[in-house]
Amino acid sequence: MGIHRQLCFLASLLLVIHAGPILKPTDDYGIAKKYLMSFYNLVYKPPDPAAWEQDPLPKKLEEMQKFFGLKVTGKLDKETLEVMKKPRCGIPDVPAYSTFDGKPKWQTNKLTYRIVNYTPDMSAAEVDESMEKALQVWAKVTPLKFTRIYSGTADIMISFATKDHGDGMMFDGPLGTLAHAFAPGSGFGGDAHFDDDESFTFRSSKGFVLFLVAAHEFGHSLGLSHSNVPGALMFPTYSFTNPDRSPLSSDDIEGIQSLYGSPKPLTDCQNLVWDAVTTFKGETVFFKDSFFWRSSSSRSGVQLPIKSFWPNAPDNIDAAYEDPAQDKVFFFKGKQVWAFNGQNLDPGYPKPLSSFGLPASVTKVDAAVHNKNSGKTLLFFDKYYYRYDERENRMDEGYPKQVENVFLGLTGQVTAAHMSNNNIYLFSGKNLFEFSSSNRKLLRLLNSNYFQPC
Ligand code: TQI
Ligand code: CA
Ligand code: ZN
Ligand code: ZN
Repeated sequence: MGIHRQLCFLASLLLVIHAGPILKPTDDYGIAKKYLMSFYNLVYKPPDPAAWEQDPLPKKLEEMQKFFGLKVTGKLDKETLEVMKKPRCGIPDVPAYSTFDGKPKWQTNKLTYRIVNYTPDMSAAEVDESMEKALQVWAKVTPLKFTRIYSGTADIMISFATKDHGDGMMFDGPLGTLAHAFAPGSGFGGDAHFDDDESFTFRSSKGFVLFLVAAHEFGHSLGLSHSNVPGALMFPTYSFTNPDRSPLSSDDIEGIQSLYGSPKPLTDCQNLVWDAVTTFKGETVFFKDSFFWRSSSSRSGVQLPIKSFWPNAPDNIDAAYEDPAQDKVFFFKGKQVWAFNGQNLDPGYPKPLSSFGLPASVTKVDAAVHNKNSGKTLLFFDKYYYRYDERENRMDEGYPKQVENVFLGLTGQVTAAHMSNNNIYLFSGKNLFEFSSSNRKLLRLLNSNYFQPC
């Protein structure tokens, strides 16, 4: 803060020395508008579908008057105007993100969405994935859960349209407006419309990446207006970023959490389906959503964010295993794998699954387990598993094999796996199968909360 003030002081000195009077708004109303737009995130950009109800100026005036300890009138009085005319620092007085006037937000954490129609620019599957991923961007940092519905009225109705499309907010042909969304509420509230005169793309830098535009629009659907932090998703300029990474900046996260709070920690260990389970330095570690639990008796029951221990790891991982010989732990998510030495990400990671010698048809790894006695790792996908030789760095021949032909008694897909006390533990949803690692015999059928880490 001290440094901020000093820099401000220096900056205003420089301004006095160098800057002559430039393009001054003549009327008082113009001065106020310019002031509030620069420092209080006042947005005037008609047509503004989300804030058509009222003039945002009085609210912003109140905010400013409160900040300066003036009488809060919401009107442009003499005292307020005097403060506005004083030279000041160019840094806004308010958090950079902003919400809509009246702070509209959804009153429930369970929201529905429906994809009403499609763009010819991309396959339907790519549109579905773009929308799902764009909603998950926000779900990951809030307690919000999104469920897709296929008929009827969803909270967030998603559609593609051109020109006049029935909400009074005409689209304008190629470029200009790309999309718009309505702040939370009934009727059009929450809905997101995409201008089908644009060319949308799945992940190319040519055209507009639908995932990025949708993630921005859903920010509006959830109650965020624009941010003045360059680089924030809610900053009102499109910029291409890697669609494999979360486009959120800390400002976007602060903004959405000011409305909905942080993700709810899990409270119920019953009926839990683990994302992944692995040994780690003599303990067993369990993963679910953005959290992990350790099995050691003293620490059991303690739930920690994955990022608090592995800052470069993704949330919601698919699978994990440890190779003690290399002193490494591997995390799988989608088509990528991360390798950590302790808490540190190995250089060059994340890598594609093909670095394990997996074929392109394997789109993710459901579960992984390493046998330190043999140096082999089993990688499960769908009804099959592959066997990777860690010492030779290659897949063993004769794979994939069908899981149910080798692990007799197991039905369903393997969703998580780990090995301890020479037993292989295969989770299939809420069921846990205990196999002997020496003869692959089924020893016990347990419940997924058998190890009770939470
Ligand atoms: N459409 C505007 C937008 O979504 C609509 C809009 C203007 C608006 N002012 C608003 C919505 C105030 C809520 C509040 O921002 S847009 C971008 C970005 C647009 C712009 O077509 O200009 C994106 C749509 F950020 F790149 F400029 C999506 Cl990502
Ligand atoms: Ca347009
Ligand atoms: Zn519309
Ligand atoms: Zn916007």
